[in-house]
Amino acid sequence: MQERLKELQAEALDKIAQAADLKELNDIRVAFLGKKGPITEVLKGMGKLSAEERPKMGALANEVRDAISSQIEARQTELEAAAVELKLAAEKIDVTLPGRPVKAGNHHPLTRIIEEIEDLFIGMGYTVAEGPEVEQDYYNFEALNLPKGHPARDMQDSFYITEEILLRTHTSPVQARTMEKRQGKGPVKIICPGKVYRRDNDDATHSHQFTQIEGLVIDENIRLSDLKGTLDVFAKKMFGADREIRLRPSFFPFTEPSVEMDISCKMCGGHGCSTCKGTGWIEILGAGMVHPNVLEMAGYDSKRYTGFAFGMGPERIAMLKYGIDDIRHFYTNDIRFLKQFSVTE
Ligand code: 2U9
Repeated sequence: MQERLKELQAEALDKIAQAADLKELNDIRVAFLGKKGPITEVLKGMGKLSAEERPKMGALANEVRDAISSQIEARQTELEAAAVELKLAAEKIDVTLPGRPVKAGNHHPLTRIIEEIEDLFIGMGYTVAEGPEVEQDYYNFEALNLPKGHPARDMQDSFYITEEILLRTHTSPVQARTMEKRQGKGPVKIICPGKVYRRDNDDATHSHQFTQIEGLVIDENIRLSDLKGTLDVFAKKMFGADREIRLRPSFFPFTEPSVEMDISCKMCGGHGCSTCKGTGWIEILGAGMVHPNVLEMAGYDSKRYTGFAFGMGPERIAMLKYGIDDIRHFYTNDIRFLKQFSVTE
C-alpha cells in the first residue's frame, strides 16, 4: 500500500507539472483527490492492516494528499500568472506609436469671408443684427422706400409665399426692424449678414440664393465723409493697405445720395487687366446716406438724425479674393472645391 501511495504521488506530481491550463489542472485534482479517486481506493484496504500500521498509513495518505493539493495550488498560481501575462501581452498598447490623425472639419469659404468682415466691423464698434429670412413685404420693401407698384418689386424677381410674405431679397429688413425697435433713438451701428433669395436663373455669377452683408450707422451729424472713411478702412483691411477706393454716383431707393464703391485692381495696380476688365477698378459694394423717408418710416426724426448704409455680397468678395469663377460652387458642396479652403490638413 505504501508503495502504491508513493507511486500515485509521483504520477500526480508529474501530471500537475505537465498541466497546460486551469481546466486540465482541475481535472487532475478531481481524478486524484476526488471521492472516487485512486487514493480513496487504496485506503479501502486499510481494514487489512494491524492496529499499529493503520494510523501510519492514514498519516501517509494525508501527506500524499497534501503534497498533491499544494502542488496543484502552486501550479494553479503559475498558470493564472501565465494567463495574466498572456492577456497583458495581447492587450499591450505601444504608446510610442503616432496618434491617428483626427480629420477636422473646416469653415466654408463663405463663412470665413462673412466672419472676416464681421470681425472687421465689430472692431469698429458695430454689433451683428439678424432677422427672419421669411419676411413681410412691408419690411422687405415698403420700409425701404419701395412702395407697392415700384418696379423694383416686380413679382418675377422675388419668391412670394403669399401676397404679404416672401423670402427676403436682401438683409435690409433687419436694419428696418432694428431701427423700429430703437424707437427713433440713436445711435444705431449694426452689421446684418445673412442669406437672401431672388427669383433668378442660376449661372456662373447669379444664384437664386446667396448671402449679403449690409451695414447701417444712424446718429446725429453722420456725414457722407464718415461713409467714405469707413469704406476706405474696410477696403484696405479686406483687400490690402495699398488699395485705393473711388465712389461713383448711383441710385438706390433707400439711400440718397447713393454711391457704388470700387477698389483699385490688385492685379494691375490700376492700369487695366482681365480681372478689372481693363478699367483698373473693381466694383465691390453699394452704399449711400439713408433716405429721409426710410428714417421717418422707422420713427427717426430725419432733421435730427442722419445715417449711412452699405451692402455687399460675400460671394462676390470671396470670388475676387480666392479667384473662384462660378458662384454655384458655394452651394453644391463638392468636396473637391471645399477642400481647397481647408486650413487643418
Ligand atoms: C436701410 C437703409 C439703407 C443698404 C444698401 C446697397 C446700397 C447695395 C447691394 C450690393 C451688392 C446688395 O449684395 S448686393 O447685391 N446693396 O448696393 N445696400 S445701400 O441700404 C440700406 C439698408 C437698410 C434701413
